[in-house]
Amino acid sequence: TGRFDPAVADVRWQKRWDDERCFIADTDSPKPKAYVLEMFPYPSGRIHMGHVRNYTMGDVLARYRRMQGFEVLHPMGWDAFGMPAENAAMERKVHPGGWTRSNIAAMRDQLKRLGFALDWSREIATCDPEYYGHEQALFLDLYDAGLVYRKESEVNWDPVDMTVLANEQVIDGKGWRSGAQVERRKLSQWFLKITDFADELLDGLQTLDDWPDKVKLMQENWIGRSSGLRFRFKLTGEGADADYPWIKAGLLAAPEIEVFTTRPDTIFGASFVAVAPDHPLAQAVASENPDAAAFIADCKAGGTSAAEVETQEKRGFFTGIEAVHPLQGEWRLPVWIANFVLMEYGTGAVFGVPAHDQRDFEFATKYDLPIRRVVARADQDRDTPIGDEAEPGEGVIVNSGFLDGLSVEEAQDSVIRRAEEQGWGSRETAYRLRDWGVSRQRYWGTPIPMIHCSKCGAVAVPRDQLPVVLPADVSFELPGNPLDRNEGWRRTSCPKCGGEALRETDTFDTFVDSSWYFIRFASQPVDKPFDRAAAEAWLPVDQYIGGVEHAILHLLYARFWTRALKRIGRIGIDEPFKGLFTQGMVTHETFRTADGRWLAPDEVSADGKGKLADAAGAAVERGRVEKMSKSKRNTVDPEPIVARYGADAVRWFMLSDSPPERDLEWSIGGIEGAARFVQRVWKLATAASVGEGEDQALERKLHRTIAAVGEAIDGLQFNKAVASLYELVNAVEKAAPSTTRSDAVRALVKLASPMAPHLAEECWSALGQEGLVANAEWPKFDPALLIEDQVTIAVQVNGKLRDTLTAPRGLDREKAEALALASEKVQRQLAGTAPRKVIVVPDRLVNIVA
Ligand code: ANZ
Ligand code: ZN
Repeated sequence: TGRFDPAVADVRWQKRWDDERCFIADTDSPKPKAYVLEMFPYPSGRIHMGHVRNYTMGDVLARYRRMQGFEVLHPMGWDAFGMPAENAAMERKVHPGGWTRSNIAAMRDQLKRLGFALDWSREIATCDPEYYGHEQALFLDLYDAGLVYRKESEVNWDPVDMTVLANEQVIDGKGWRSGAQVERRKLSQWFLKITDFADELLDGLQTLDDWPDKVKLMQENWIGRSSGLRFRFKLTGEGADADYPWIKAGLLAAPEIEVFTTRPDTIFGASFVAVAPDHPLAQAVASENPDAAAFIADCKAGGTSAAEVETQEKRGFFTGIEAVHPLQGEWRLPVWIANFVLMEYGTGAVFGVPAHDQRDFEFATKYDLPIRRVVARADQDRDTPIGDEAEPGEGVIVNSGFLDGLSVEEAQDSVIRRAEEQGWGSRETAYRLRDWGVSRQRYWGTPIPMIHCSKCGAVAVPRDQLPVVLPADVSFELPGNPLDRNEGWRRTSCPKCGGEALRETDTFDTFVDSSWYFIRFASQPVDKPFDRAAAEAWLPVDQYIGGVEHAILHLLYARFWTRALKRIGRIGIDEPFKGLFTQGMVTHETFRTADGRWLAPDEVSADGKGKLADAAGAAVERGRVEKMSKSKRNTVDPEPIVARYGADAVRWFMLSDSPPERDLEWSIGGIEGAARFVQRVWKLATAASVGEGEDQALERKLHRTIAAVGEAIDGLQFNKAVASLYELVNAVEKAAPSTTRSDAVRALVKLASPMAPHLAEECWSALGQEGLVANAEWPKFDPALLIEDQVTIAVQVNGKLRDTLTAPRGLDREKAEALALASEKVQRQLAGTAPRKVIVVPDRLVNIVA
């Protein structure tokens, strides 16, 4: 027998599983179904440790569910569109398609070497027309249902590279490649109406009991439902008269500004009104006033992301116009254009309350506007001055006329009621969530199936012309989207009027691709995106596992896409992912030189006194343990580790050291420990140890382990499952040969098989067992044997010992009496008569007087 040799065993069993089509999911199976899914990878070129950890967790659950008797769907595919492929094309002069496909081939091979129980027959790559063609069809279904529209929207524009940048390509307001100050530009883009689903998506979170609370909270905040008051201020002063040029020119419908507030209770604390730089009023002022125009242009420098806007210094421009306070007709509030007001939220205009809002406070301080307290805590009164920051908290209303003395909430209701009665405003719910702009000015993505005709406008590509295939002949010599320059592909005829027309050259945001791939995994007919019944046989995904970095966008878009498909009658589920688990990261030590260079661990050596230095002898400091990343140079490539130690040792280590939701620190010592454990199991399975008789202690240990491992895997507490198996191995090693010991070894092999499947198959076959352990039934436990502590109770009849019983310690008198009376031997003594008296000494004795 010798040592377990993973180099031989891994390949042998991977081939057997393949040959026997073990993990091919059968939709028509009568068994109960389980759908286990890990977030599919981006084909960057190589599998990293984070992938290994993620996919190992899913694999343990998938294999466990199969052994429990479920028909399991555990598929794999590739989120294959996206920018890195285009960057590679520009840098290395390779085609994004070729680059992506060779990465997929390499990574598929790496995953196969880890022995994952995947149904490879359902593999999907989102860059295949067989996939994205169906996506185009689904998009057109949503278009027909009125859930898609086109609108002007701002993008980040790099004026040097002459290209549109994604938000993540804007770093501190500058283009990542050119370093040029990014500008905002307006482009016509396609939007999906996710805001139509804002309430559903928010309320649906309540049904997701198997999701981490933190993820639900992040989605809740992202959707950001808040209720308040929407109302109009009348304008006065120069520029507000009915015959003023702006109003005449229609730049402004009426001399009014509509604002949205969540704090109508603070209305008497208002000291200014502010509009967004894109607000029609700001545009109107700019048409007359070059200084205003210059200020607005200035606001446009910098990125478009809300985070970017929020961190900027607050700045404004006074328009010369004034607003009339709706409840204090004599009060006039100056109207400003301000960079911190967003056009996309609420109405794009606010009233500012410096005393109780921090942004307004900073703005008022800078421009010397009044700061007026209208809310006071118990320890304050109406004259307590505001300190050096705003007080956003609760309290009693002061300095506010008819609202004085009310609580914040009462005052909010009161103001809203008055506004509605007097007709200048109404209660309103606002959402932070914006419609989803899906247009990307990029080549390597799904072509948006639309055609632009100068006569008919935007026209959908007819279904029988799908897929709109991405042309292969493109060049990346010039900046921008090569599709724009590909005249042969771009020029087409209008499906409506037959005239000359141009294809849409934008492609989908890659989040569209990942918003329905889990449905395509469940059902993949050739002629349509999915078959409803087959998809519903599997969905929702029972357990989805992935990184918390997808807590918002991907998971929200997938939830939206599912609900949109339901609304148009394509599928009957509300939520795509029943269970969600977000695993921790794989971390590793870092090293840094005095001048700030990161070094890989193998570039560092220690002298006799433990001082660290690089190859040239320069001093090196030990850095923190951080997430593996190329920039910190602390990554470890799984491939050589798997080649050296075998798949099972790597899998075992990935599960063993930390709870799965926490970070796992990579260490070679950990891998070596896992490899030693693999050999210990192998030794137990192969060392001859035939024995007779039973070993009750070991039997109890075994049954407790079966229960504990099952419970741990069910709860995704893989480290606990591993710890239980360590204990069982210790116990079996110590036990003398017996039939129980042989049973325990067989059960151990089954229990370890989800984590270390190659080892388990090898042991199973060495033990002379039939078939594959992957197909074996999960061991069952006897609940009676789980009872921790047993006592022996003597049963006497008229003072004479007649029986001894085993019972759990601490059994109460009544139960002990019942147990004793149920004994056959006692019954024989009593011969049908009722006992005169029963004396119980807990945990020791039951004496029956007949
Ligand atoms: C007056 C007020 C007084 C406000 C106060 C807050 C505190 P949430 O809760 O996130 O929905 N606001 C409204 N529209 C805005 C926009 N387009 N850009 C920037 N700020 C905007 O935020 C609602 C509050 O954010 C609103 O309530 C408004 O300021 C501001 F003590 O009105 B508030
Ligand atoms: Zn036309």
